[in-house]
Amino acid sequence: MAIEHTFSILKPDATRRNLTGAINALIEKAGLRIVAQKRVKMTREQAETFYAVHKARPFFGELVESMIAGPVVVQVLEGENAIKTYRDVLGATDPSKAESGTIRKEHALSVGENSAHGSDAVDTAKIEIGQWFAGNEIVG
Ligand code: IDP
Ligand code: MG
Repeated sequence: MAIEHTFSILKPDATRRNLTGAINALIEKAGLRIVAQKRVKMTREQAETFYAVHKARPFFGELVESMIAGPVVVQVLEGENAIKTYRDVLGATDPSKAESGTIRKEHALSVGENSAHGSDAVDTAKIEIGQWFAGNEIVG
């Protein structure tokens, strides 16, 4: 299996409730290594660009508002099969459908405020990492 990098965001509902450490513990327990991490406040433009793929969806406005409602923690995670591994750790988008022990089952409030983001494929991971980190900020 290949060593991959994936992009993660601990969303405003997680920072607001002081859950960044609890979520990082689940990430590390799954064997993923946090090789870059910073706390930032997204601008509206950054949130709209990040989620541009969802622009036509009815929840887009709500999604952008929720992403700029408070600080986020952006991260790069490294590990074998990191993209799928992290999606498994996140659990289903709707926390009521997520398996127990996953980040979203244990911590999310709703489908909108679902605590964390993870890239869904190799190409999107690369684009998302490039939006938030310079190469010299990623230290494995
Ligand atoms: P993902 O985060 O599991 O990849 P996506 O379908 O890519 O899920 O949706 C991106 C984000 O948009 C979700 O994490 C969630 O915050 C939000 N979202 C998705 N579907 C809905 C919805 O039906 N209502 C409100 N927000 C939604
Ligand atoms: Mg997605």
